[in-house]
Amino acid sequence: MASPRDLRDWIALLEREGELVRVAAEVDPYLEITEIVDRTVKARGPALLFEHPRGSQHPLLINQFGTERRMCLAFGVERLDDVGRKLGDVLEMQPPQGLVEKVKGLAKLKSIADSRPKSVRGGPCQDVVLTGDEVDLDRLPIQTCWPGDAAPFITLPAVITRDPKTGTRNVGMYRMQKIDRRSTFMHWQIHKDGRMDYLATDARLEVAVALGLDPITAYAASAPLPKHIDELMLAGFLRGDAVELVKGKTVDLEVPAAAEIVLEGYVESGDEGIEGPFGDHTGYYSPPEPFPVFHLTAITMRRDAIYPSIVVGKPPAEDAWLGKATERIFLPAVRMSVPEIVDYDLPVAGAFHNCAIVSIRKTFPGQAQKIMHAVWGLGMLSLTKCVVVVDEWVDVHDYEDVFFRVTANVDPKRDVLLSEGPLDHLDHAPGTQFVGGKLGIDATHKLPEEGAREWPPEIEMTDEVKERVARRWHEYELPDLPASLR
Ligand SMILES: Cc1cc2nc3c(=O)[nH]c(=O)nc-3n(C[C@H](O)[C@H](O)[C@H](O)COP(=O)(O)O)c2cc1C
Ligand SMILES: [Mn+2]
Repeated sequence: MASPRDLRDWIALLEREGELVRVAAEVDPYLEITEIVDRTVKARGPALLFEHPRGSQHPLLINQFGTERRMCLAFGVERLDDVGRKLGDVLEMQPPQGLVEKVKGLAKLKSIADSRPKSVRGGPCQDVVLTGDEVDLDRLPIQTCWPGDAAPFITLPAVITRDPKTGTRNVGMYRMQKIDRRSTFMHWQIHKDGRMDYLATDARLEVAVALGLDPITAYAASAPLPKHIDELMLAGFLRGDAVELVKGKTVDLEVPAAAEIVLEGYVESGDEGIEGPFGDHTGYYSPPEPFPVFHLTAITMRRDAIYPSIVVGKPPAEDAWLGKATERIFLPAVRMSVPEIVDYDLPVAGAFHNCAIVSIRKTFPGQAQKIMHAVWGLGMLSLTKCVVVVDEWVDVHDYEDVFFRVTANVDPKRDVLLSEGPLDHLDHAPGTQFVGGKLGIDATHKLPEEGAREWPPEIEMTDEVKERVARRWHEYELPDLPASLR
């Protein structure tokens, strides 16, 4: 199945699949939309297209990512692991043996070559071009999400910059607090690539912000890629079709031709103001802090442009599924670096960076500690506050089973590792922002070299009896069991 070309194609797909509801009633982007969306997300309800947000001519799309099914629809897969496998196939490429393998290898290489964004002459994102006095953010239905928020925030942007030294493009999703008709803050946190581009300039850094993209390109803006890799390349690879770009009207940056809305402008070194508070994905308000000011020089858009938004807050919120997509898509890359990792889970309730559960194929003493240090040294996973390591036969997504291992297999004196290191920008718990304690819990079986007594066998029924009971279940005249227990 071809992935959606643009936001409208995606909306049409959601509608065909019964995954989108249009709301004709006038609804207020000030708090009211949040409350509707929060209830809808928590009920695993549909994407919502608010056709008449109060005070704006532009419809507002929200909850497009709010369930696993919609996430799979976006990627055109049955399960999110299928997306990971596609990336893993390329990462695991070996020198081909024989002709068939060679042809397959070439197809894979071609899929990478075709992923590079493509420049085109024009695109619908510039059907309407507003410059000078016409640049006015009041046109857009920007949400004030929570009662304590400092102002309205643009919450689902793809922020495009270029490294002033290397010229490499970066695309990141960073919320933007509206300051006035023509400026916002740019909330790029200290570990993020957009921030690096900003710090690398001693003058003006041009910025373009794409709003309203096909779901894969929008997802890619949130993906934790190494700095030197262009997120639009990942988008092209995952879409199976290059992202088309047009030159900005007032900036020397290229922007996705199919975007609904593009904000063009710049930030300047040292030009900062106090951003926040904002009701964040941690479930708390992030406090006011200095961030750079983004000055708009143009707004370009499609005719009847649709404005995309997302509400974060106490988990689970819509961003849970963007995070789960990253967890699944990056598993093969994690395993490339640390091959004994079997699987991992970043619980939504742990806001992703607060906890990682990792299962490993354990073959030597001290290996769980090796894994903890590996996680604390790996890309954005390095911000993980708590790492729980379990054996390969434990399902990391089954929190009941994980809890059983953590309580049963752990001698707190021997198996708990307290360390320290960098923490997420938004973590309010540590006494000092950005750094603090790390907790590692080794819930694997212990080896004699690790100071354990003989490890007892786990209780398991014989296969013969299991099969007999499954076969005879109806004879016992007991109620049917859920599929997982049959
Ligand atoms: C809905 C949503 C909002 C986000 N808001 C921010 C933000 O305000 N600031 C930030 O630094 N990261 C934010 N992130 C996380 C970044 O998008 C993510 O770390 C991404 O990898 C950044 O791109 P980069 O690695 O190129 O810097 C947000 C993610 C999502 C899904
Ligand atoms: Mn990046």
